[in-house]
Amino acid sequence: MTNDAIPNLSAYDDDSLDKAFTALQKQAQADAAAMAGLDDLEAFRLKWLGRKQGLLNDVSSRWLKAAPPEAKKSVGERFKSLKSLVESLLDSAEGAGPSDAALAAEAIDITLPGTRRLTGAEHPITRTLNEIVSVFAALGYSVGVGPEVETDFYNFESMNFPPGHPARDTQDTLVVACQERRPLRDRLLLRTHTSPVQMRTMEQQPPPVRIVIPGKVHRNDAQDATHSPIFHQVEGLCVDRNITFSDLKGTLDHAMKALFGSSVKTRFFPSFFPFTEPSADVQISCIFCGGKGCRKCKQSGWIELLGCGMVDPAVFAFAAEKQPAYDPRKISGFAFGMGVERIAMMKYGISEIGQFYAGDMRFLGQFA
Ligand code: 2NL
Repeated sequence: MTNDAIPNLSAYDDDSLDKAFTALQKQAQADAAAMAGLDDLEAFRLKWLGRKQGLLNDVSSRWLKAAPPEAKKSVGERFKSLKSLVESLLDSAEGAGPSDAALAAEAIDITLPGTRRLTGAEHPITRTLNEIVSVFAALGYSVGVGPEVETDFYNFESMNFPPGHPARDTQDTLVVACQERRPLRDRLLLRTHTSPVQMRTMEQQPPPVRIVIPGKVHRNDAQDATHSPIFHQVEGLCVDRNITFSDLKGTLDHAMKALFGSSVKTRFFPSFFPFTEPSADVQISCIFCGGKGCRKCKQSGWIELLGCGMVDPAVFAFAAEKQPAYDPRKISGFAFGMGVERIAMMKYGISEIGQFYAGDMRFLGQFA
């Protein structure tokens, strides 16, 4: 709707006035009929009734005010009826609300599917880690965490790694640069296991202790299908009077059944760790073939899953420097450590460790 200017009137006789006003009435009716939405309604109001530029204002100043005195009355009457026509057109348009066409144009199709929000989910490593921790929490274990940047003392010396042990070599351990001026025991490195947190716990609290330590650990290893320089571990420690190897066996047998199903069997093989004596590797009956022998268990029916053992008296001796109650003649304990990635790979049938860290949504989406 554009504002068509109102021409000046050349004659004020009844015929001319009728002609001029009828043309405006028709235009008002046509404008009203063309209105579709609220915006049009406002435009109509402005065009006809606008205080400054409205057509009726123009009509009033050009026709009514300019009329000779004898024509004022007839122009005035016609002006009044034009004005009430415009107002009633506006009233009925307002009452009617938007036209069907306007409503249809703005309509929302409520049958269309909504915008789906992606569901967040725990990363499979976090999920597995929490699951392992819950199994031990249910047995009364507390949960501890500690620094990833550790000293040589907590990571190696207190864990009974003898001087010159190959694990201390930078071939295996990622060390913080420029530490050479410090005594060996204070040099910083990225922890290679979570055992330092257990040693710190023993220094802080006397026995009994039952604790699990989940966390990230670092090794100077090349990545392949099953190895990564950064991975996750859950280690556990139980110290009390009269803790025996059968407590260790019973605890880990229960934990493996809780993690992999009650039909899983366990067996313990002699092994070696500097920090436990005796030490053992724990095998579980193959969860893929039930123990019959398959490609996954290399036809043996067993899969090696974690390491464990009775805490070496030399480790207790380091704890006893700060907490004398860790006297290996009075107390004993067991400890164990497992790789979270390895367990997650078995549980979910994942063959490439790199999948956990690649951030590929096609992989991660399967855990949502
Ligand atoms: C493995 C084996 C193990 C421990 C970790 C431990 C901690 C303290 C004292 C003694 Cl404070 N031992 N931890 C013991 C045996 C095995 O981990 O293969 N981990 C992936």
